[in-house]
Amino acid sequence: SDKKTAAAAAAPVQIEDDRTGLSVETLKRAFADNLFYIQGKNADIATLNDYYMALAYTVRDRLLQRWLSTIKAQLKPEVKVVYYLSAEFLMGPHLGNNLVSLGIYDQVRQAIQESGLNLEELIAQEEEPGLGNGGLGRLAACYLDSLAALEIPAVGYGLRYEFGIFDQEIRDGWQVEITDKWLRYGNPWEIARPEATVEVKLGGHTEAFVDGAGRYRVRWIPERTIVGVPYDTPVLGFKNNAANTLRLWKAEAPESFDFQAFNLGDYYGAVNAKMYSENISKVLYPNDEPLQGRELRLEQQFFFVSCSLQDIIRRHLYVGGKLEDLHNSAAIQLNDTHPSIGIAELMRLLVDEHNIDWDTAWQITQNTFAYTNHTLLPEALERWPLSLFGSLLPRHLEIIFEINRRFLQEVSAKFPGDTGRLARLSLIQEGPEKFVRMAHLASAGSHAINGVAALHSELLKRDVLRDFYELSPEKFSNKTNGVTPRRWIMLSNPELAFLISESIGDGWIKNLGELRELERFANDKEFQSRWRQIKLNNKTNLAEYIRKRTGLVVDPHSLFDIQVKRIHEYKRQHLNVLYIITLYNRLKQNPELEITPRTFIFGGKAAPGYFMAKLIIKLINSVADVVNNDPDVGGRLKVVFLPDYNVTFGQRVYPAAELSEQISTAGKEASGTGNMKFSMNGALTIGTLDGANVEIREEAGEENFFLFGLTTEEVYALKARGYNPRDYYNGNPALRQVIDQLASGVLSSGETHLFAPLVDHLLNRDEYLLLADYQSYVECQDRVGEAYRDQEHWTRMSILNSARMGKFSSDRAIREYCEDIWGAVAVDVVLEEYVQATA
Ligand code: TH1
Repeated sequence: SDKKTAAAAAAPVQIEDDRTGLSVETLKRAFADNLFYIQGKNADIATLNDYYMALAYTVRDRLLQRWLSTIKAQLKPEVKVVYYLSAEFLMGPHLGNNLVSLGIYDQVRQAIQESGLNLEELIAQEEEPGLGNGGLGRLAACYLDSLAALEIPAVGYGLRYEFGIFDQEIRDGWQVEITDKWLRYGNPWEIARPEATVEVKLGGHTEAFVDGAGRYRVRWIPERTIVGVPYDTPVLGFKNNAANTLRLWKAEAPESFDFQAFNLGDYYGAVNAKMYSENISKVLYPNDEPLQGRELRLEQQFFFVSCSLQDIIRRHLYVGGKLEDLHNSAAIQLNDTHPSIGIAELMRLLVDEHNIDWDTAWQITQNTFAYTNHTLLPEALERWPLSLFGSLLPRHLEIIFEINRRFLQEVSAKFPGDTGRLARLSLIQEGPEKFVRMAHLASAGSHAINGVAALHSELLKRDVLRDFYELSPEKFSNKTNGVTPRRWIMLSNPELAFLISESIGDGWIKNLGELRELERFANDKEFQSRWRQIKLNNKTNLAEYIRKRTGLVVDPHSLFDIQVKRIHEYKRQHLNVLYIITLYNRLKQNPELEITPRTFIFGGKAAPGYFMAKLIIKLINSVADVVNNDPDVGGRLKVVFLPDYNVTFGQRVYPAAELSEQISTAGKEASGTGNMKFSMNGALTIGTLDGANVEIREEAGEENFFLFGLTTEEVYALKARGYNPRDYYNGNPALRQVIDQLASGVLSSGETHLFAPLVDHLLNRDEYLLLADYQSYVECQDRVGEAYRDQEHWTRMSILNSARMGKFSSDRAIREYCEDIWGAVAVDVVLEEYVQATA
């Protein structure tokens, strides 16, 4: 009988069991079971959140098999893995997305309905992990989705912030920040892997010594050690068997060390040291682009990068690889310079810890790393004061000096006597205070450098990285950003997805280029009216949401004109406001004026320390107060600021938009990705020739895009000649009226000083050329209003916009990275049957 039990235990368990079965009956049973055994609740006392958790665990069970099978398929020496290093991953809620990827949305909806509940309500319970600021973090999330969809072995490495991006509330028109306690009720999507913990050193000093083989070596005597504990979240591929991993590091104290070594009896001191260690992964820095050069930020960056590199090396050695071949099994992508300390850290690991000679180590490093630049804004370029850097990472500073010495030697050989060039290229910025230039470290230590849209990549070569381009032009390429159609069409706009699939089949979900086939419906009256009806439904839903969140009633039949993105002067939300005031003035002057009714919707967070951005939020809300309540306007214009813009809210917004505001000063927005989400969902764009707008217009056709404003060249030329915003103010009565109103207090209940800093900035500096672009923007907006009156034509343009956005799938972007930069290929995953473990 012993034999029999052993045989039974080893035999595969036959599905459909409660943890893998996909039938409605099984799903219902599993859901009830999880409510009882995991949440410890029954229907009498269960909260909505308990139900959400029970469902989340039901779904999680169903993805584990894919995840483990994927790990098995990928854990082989010949497999090349992409490691995407990013300080931010803005994943958005997992539940709905996992249902889409598993292809079980409909079964689960039914199972939940038959359980007396509503799936959409449960999905809405999920607290989104806001581990990013905006486009950069969301791009990382879209790329993980595409990597899994394409079955490319990949790991996303980052930080498991205890507090993500703050929640935004609006009080009296001002932004108020609330701590984001996203882990409050637990996170069913992550699994801790304490057995894979790694140690990270900080501070202290270095010592030279001669090793047993007579080699000169250096050792780092750190002042403190932190422990990194990985938390893994599976990332499913769309309807395939692949599930990659997002591995986020939590900082902890190595308790035994603190207690025994030097805190004998000092209990409070030891606890204090523990809190100090855990600080590192406490909170996401809430600045989108301008950086805060804080020590804790550098600690965060080094911490997650060191953990990740040690993990990568461990895996490589585990499958039997040699470190000399690391680049054959690992492609490490730096998502901006935030993880670029990895270049010095890999050199240290190879040279100091694995005893590899410098030249070989440098070859490995350069062949392994690649760097994506996401911004040209000078205030966003990371540089660390030498003093701060050296006290936290003394060994890395030495390594950077040595990299720099050799690097500048190469430069001298190629450009003899060109000392200016040496100074410009140096990894160290000289001056009264010296800095480490992280973009230079990233560029010197990578084999590939890319920008995120065609225009941006050109400007990189011409501007910020010009000397690097002249030195190594072969390193440079463009990789225009993309977004995942799974989350941004399928999940967020199900009615549109259904109409598209009904018309052209469902191949577009994996191959977005197929949307082109919609072009043949652009003039089809029946199709047009269904297209319009879906937009109207989405607008009605958004209107209901606006009413719930703000109490404002907006008309779903008005033109929904939307600007959602981080609040920043270069993104020019206040240019949009100048137009709103202009329209308002026209109506005040002539209340009978015929205008297209519009609802202006804004959403976005301001960095807590960015005064001007916060003032812009106050401005939007002040103008909203005036416009929304003036009887002369008669409800024809509405202005809404929707608080707490995030991924969840984005999913409601893009499908409901008719006009997408992409109005940054040309040359300032590296790419933008919201612009793509809008257009895919049928919004038309009003925009400048900036970032990816250029390519969106190219694809959509210029007749289906509302273009205005100065070009990048014109911006440069105007600034070179000497820009004086007052010329525009003096020469344009409508503009002058608007600016005067801002200064006069009529828009701020008589508080004349409120917007003075804004007015002052616009009139005296206007770095982002709002006044120069004002007239062109107004005329363009007027054309939009006109165009909207011809609904048939508008719908045609809308269909063509969606049909032509295939290029902006993140699948296309990831294919390009794989082919041109990573040399990574798909690995087929065979589903392993679940076999009960035997001892
Ligand atoms: C954004 C860019 O502003 C945006 O244009 C682009 O579409 C997006 O990245 C993805 O490529 C950036 N976000 C950050 C965030 C930080 C620092 C620099 C940038 S650039 C913290």
